[in-house]
Amino acid sequence: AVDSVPLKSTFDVKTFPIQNGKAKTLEELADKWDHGFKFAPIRESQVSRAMTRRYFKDLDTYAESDIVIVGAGSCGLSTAYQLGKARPDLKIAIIEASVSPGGGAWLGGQLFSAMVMRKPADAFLTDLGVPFEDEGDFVVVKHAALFTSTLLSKVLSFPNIKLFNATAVEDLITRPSGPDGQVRIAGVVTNWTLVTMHHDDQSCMDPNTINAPLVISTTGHDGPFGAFSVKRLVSMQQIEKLGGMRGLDMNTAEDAIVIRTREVVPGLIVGGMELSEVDGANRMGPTFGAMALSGVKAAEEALKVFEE
Ligand code: AHZ
Repeated sequence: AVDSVPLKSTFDVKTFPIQNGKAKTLEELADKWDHGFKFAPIRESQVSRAMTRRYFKDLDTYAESDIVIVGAGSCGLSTAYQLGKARPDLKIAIIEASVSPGGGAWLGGQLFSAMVMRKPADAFLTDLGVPFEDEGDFVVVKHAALFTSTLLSKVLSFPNIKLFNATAVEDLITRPSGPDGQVRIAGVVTNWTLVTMHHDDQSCMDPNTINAPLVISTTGHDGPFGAFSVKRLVSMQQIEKLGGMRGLDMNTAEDAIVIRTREVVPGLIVGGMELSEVDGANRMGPTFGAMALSGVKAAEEALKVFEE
């Protein structure tokens, strides 16, 4: 009971649980709970400073990025993973509108847990170290969250990748690139998502920006947030109209999404289900191989730009 916990520790915090700057092991801690357990001391402002100093340094560092990935769903995270492995020298910012990264891949279909990937996307799982059951032409991960959390943990471990979540891309930065009003994409305009959601009822909340020679948009199909960049390309008159995502056909959809992953206008690569809105491709429903391999292809397309 809480009452029985001694309020004042008799333990010497200089020697426990941190000794000579080195944390004790959990085994060493195990028999201490009833014998003056105490955390190392802290002042509240230290917590604030530890967080804000890093966040604002990151805002400063990534204001000029090499690549911005818009959307941290299964395709965006797969793209980031490939790029993180291939190019530790590139500065990569991921902008995700939701508080929780991962997009629609935390569950399989219909709120069932397992995730299906058709071959040859099993190669991506093997590379990532996610176990699966082999069912012949497709494989099954026991829980989609195992895929998303493993992918996320690897992406976040790369020192050259920063995820800004709870942050929405509100617009694209452009530069003139042709005689007839053509532009190339040169970065993104961002805002905290809660601010983005209140432009209609609060005045003047100006955005932030990130300059980057390459943006990779993977914001999913149309919906409350999805297909952001390609819809903007239409209103900016860079593409005439969207093809509109077609009905579900797993066989057609997955091949099409991977094959069509490309630079849609200069400086903007589109991957994942956002692409189905550009080209009028089918949806595939709850099978995720195309998201992983569209990510691999998007990364390859991006690497070509940096090798040029
Ligand atoms: O929050 C969105 C999600 O996490 C994020 N996003 C959207 N608009 C944004 C914006 N700024 C920042 N303006 C934004 N972030 O983008 C992420 C998209 O993830 P997703 O899982 O929706 O897309 P995906 O293409 O990676 O995966 C699609 C998965 C689907 S949908 C589908 C079907 O409907 O048939 N089948 C599959 C496999």
